[in-house]
Amino acid sequence: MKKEISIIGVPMDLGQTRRGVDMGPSAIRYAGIIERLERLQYTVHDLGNIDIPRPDRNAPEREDKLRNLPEVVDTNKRLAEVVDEQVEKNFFPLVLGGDHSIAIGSIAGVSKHYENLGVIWYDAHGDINTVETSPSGNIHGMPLAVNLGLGHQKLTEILYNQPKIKAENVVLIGVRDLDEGEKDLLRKLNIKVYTMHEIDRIGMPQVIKETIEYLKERTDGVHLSFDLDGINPSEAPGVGTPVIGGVTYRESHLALEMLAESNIITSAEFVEVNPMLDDKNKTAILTVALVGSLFGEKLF
Ligand code: B3U
Ligand code: MN
Ligand code: MN
Repeated sequence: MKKEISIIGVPMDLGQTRRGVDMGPSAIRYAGIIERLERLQYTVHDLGNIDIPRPDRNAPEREDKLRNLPEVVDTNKRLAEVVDEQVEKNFFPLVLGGDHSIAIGSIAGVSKHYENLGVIWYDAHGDINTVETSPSGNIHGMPLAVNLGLGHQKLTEILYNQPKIKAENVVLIGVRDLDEGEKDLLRKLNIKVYTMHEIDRIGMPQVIKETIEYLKERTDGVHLSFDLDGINPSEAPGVGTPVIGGVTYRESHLALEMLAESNIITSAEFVEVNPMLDDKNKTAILTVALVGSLFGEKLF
């Protein structure tokens, strides 16, 4: 793991409708993320937060059915540039959301530096809707599709007008709530998906072992996109769209410890922490503990 980490907060809640996820970066900082990483001997550059535009409340119609499209595009463009600069400096970009639409910018920024960027999408959802398949118009349900070059052009052309990742370099873990259009697209693109069914059946250690082997063979860097709603809501209640039957705290720690040992992760984001819906900042505290595991913290 790189020894210098850049923390980038993206207090954006415009990719969905529940307010409060804009306070995610504050909640995670308050829970001690910087101290935790410094204790592990990393040099941490906290770059503060990306400025988020205020949506025009009088705008007549949602542009092309996508909620807050201009603001989400603008935010992700600036995020992509900041992330790009951090990778250029050889720092590890650690992005704190914000809703999951910010993965559009963070992956765009990282992708310029890798020929075959791998992505681990840890999430209850597939986030692979397009304008045509989205039941909600919420952009946080679309970032994986956008990164693959599918969806609204204003999103797919961010930073440069090309797909940022290839379908064969993506692994989804923790999935349990897919829309029909998402299932079709995942099948069509032959994307590797570990739903809760596979996690229950073969266990998290095997899922992560296979994921590491799969990505090691074909990628030259791996971005971890960690949506806290991947974890069971009893342990991570502070998220906008909780789905029961999720990954446990312990399975998630083990997953991140194994990823730390493998040394394949080159950038990461932790998203969808919503302190307004949380119980005494439990979900942000859990996030910081998970970040510790990802960066090599050991129990003994
Ligand atoms: N698939 C649904 C719901 C959803 C996606 N991501 C979250 N919720 N967090 C949609 O709106 O696209
Ligand atoms: Mn998500
Ligand atoms: Mn999700």
